[in-house]
Amino acid sequence: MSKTATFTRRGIGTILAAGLLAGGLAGCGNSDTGGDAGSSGGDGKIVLGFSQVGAESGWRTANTTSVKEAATEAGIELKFDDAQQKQENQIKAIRNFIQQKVDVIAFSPVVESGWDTVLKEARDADIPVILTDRAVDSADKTLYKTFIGSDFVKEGRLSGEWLVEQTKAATGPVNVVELQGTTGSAPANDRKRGFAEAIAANPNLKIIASQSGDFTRAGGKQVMEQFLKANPKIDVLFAHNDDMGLGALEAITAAGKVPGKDITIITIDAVRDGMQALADGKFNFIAECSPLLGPQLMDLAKKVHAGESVPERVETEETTFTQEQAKAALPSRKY
Ligand code: GYE
Repeated sequence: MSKTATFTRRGIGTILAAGLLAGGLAGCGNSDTGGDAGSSGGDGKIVLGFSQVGAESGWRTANTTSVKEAATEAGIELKFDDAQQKQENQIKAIRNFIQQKVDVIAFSPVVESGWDTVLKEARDADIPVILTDRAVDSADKTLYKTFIGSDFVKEGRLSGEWLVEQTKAATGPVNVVELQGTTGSAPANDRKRGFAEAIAANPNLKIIASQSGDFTRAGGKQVMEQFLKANPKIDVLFAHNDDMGLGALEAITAAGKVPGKDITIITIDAVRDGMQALADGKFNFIAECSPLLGPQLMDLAKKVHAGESVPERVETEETTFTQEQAKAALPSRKY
């Protein structure tokens, strides 16, 4: 590989926030709350309809567990629906929740656009809506009460800034390939933007290919295979989540290259398998995205149900990890 591909291993120690979400570790009860239709709050419990994106990644699985456990802990009756990464399924689920007259609706919108009609239906039915994890691009902010989730632009920017620091001594072009998340989703749009803005600081850094791997391992592997076939010199992979990065590892190894050395790998999420790859030297940097939104979501659900005012935006606290930091953090990693 060219000299430009060999970056220093020195971490920049970008710990931006010291802890995990304060309430994030709460809720160790059983999580047998999903799915069933039933009485709508007959026993006085708040009924929360939650439409989940799917089960596309380790992040999503941890997020689902967090929501289910936190509902049990908070004494909230959860109606849980898995949309299998399809917007039409989410719209159907939200309409079902409206019909069942749930007290609060929360959902993690698979893509940003196309929600106004169904959100108006919820508003007309007087059911407050909470966005979790991903945003919508509706101009009318009265369509939902609050949005809890990460700053995805920042995650992309932190990833890009780390790369700029690592490559500041590079004298020639550094070729970057990008595995994007689900097309049209907030995290894919925002992480792409934040990363591109940050790497503009070093004109040697060039994104030579960028395509969606749909946030899945299979997608990451398949698209990385294509990237490797089409581009003889790839120095860096930026994957919008750990799972696509993990899928790409297989493609990189099969192509006879050493991940983490021949190709520097940056991902986002910091789920256990991603952290393991980082500690093992196969990944080089991860910007964390916390899936532990459950406890805060339940607090917000109680508040909006009680008619209390809530902040328009609740941002999740996050950090970043180098290889050394991943080794230190792994033993106590909860997901
Ligand atoms: O990064 C990815 C998941 O919306 C933040 O969705 C979430 C993203 C997460 O599939 O792994």
